[in-house]
Amino acid sequence: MGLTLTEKILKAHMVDGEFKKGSEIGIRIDQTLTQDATGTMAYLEFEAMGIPRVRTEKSVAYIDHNTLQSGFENADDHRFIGSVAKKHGIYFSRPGNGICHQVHLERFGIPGKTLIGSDSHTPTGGGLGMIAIGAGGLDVAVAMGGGAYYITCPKIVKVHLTGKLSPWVAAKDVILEVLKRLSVKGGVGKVIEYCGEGVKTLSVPERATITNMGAELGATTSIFPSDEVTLEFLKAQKREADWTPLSADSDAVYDEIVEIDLASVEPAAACPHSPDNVKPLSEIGNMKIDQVCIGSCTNSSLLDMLKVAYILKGKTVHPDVSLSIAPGSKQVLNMLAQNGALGILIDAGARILESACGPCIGMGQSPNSKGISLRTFNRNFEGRSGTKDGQIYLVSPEVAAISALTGVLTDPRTLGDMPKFELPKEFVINDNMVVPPASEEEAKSVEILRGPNIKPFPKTAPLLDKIECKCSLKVGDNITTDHIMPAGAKILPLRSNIPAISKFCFTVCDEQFPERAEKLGQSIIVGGANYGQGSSREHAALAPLHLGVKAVLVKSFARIHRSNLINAGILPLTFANENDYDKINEGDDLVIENLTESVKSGKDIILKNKTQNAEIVCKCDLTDRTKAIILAGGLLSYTKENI
Ligand code: MIC
Ligand code: SF4
Repeated sequence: MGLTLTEKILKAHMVDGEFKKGSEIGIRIDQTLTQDATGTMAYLEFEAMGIPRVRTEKSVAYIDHNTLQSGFENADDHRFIGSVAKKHGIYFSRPGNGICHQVHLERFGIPGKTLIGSDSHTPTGGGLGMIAIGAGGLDVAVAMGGGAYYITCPKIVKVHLTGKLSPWVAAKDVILEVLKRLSVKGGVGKVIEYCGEGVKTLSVPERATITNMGAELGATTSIFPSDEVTLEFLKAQKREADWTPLSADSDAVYDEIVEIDLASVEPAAACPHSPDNVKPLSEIGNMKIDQVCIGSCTNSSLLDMLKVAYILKGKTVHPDVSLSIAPGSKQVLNMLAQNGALGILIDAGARILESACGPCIGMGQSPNSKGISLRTFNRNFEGRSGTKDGQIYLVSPEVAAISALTGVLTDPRTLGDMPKFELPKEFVINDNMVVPPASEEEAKSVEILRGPNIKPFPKTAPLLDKIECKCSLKVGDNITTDHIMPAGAKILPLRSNIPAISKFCFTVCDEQFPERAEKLGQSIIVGGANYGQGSSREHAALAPLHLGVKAVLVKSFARIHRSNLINAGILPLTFANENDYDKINEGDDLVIENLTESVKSGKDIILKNKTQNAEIVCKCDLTDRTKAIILAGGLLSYTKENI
């Protein structure tokens, strides 16, 4: 029986476990990446492990999220990360060099390698044929120290692509189609592998758009083969030596098959407030818009920008629309400047932003009240833009650009013939904003620069045998990490300060939560299905930890958030019977006894609701490794014990 591409790479990297669907496997990690909003914590954790030098083939620290410096905090964090990188053997991509995923694709990703990153959109690397996975900062810290990364051995979905995209229909429309079919929960526990004749028609940046937004399916990752198109891209980046051809065997067996004829894909938009709320433009109609934002790790490649420039050439942005454009990397921005496209964008009235995440993470460009904003990004969760009642639609750069001119949502196919857009034979290469680490000898004298906003990792304690506390919060389905630990320009500077950031925990859902939880001292949170979807931010576990949350009981979890809870030593429980969700309300008095024994034996855990006089059976599916982590009070304590 042949192998899928995913199986080939995973098997070649296995260091622990048995390759059996659904069981836990440990894989060796070749490369890591961090960004600044999660990086400070990851490096504090790495320091706490006491390992002097990273043990990966390549680790890169990027500064791209917290680039709005409205106080000392972000700049201090950048300096801290820069100094840690220098000392511990990590490459440092300075602010201005671009968005981590775009730069990593251009300059560092290698087909067939494994990459984990403290950002949920790390699967962008799948566009180059990598197994690239988003993870919590602590998992990345462990991988930097040479430790394995653990995942559930995934089911593998084949997305069989045939045909060719019609003019003005984009890779973004393909991933929107996949999201429409599979939903934001549809990829949990799965790797999405793209195959078929249609693959050849997509360039590496287009493939990367698709694997990037595969994160919104809840998938472990997504991957494309490494073929001639990959070679062309790497050649143009002067990295052909990094190329290896990779594909699935023709008789590989998949768990699920999705067929997509690229020729039948239509321009679409993900409507508020979920990336899977996808409708064809024809169904939404000529909606009047207020804002257009082009950029983010999903759609900020040179090819995307060249298409936008072609559409905007010689025209002016509609008077009722604000258009912002953030090219994804210094390489992209530089090439736009050199070939004149930047002048076209400026001429048309675009507000050019630095190469960074910017509006995607609510760092500026929040829309007006009830404003309708078309964005080429990957997430449109409520409030994420910084405007609570903002209406965010996720679209391709083509849709964004033409609509910016007309002032209404517009189908780009009305542009008529499309010229051939091709990647350059050679990209402009200048890695002068990537600082290499100091040599082992020099590293000894490198001083770590710590600002006053950088507070240590919160204290953890071994698992309690009895939890007796109240339910401090009850929430519904599809709670995102943007609900649990909101981002935005005001809160992001506190990412290195857990006590301070905790004051904003869950405030999107309930303003009083942080104060209430802190007063209670200990508590349990109750939620619905797909709890914790979205970001890899471990702050969504560390803030509840700081506020005394001992367990989270839900219908189901999103993958990265569940791992982050375990890593923080918070018990992740699920209802054995989902209807029991109705048997708990906020404020109820709850008791769980004999926890140590139940966790060790893997038996069901009984939660008594004293207020409602009910017994609720809870599941806590843990492997031997995750049991040990929970018992130790989190991954940091566990790693220290096991080093
Ligand atoms: C996001 O897109 O939500 C982020 C901001 O990039 C996060 C990381 C973070 O919260 O710092 C992610 O995707 O993991
Ligand atoms: Fe940055 Fe947005 Fe990409 Fe997250 S999704 S890495 S915030 S550009």
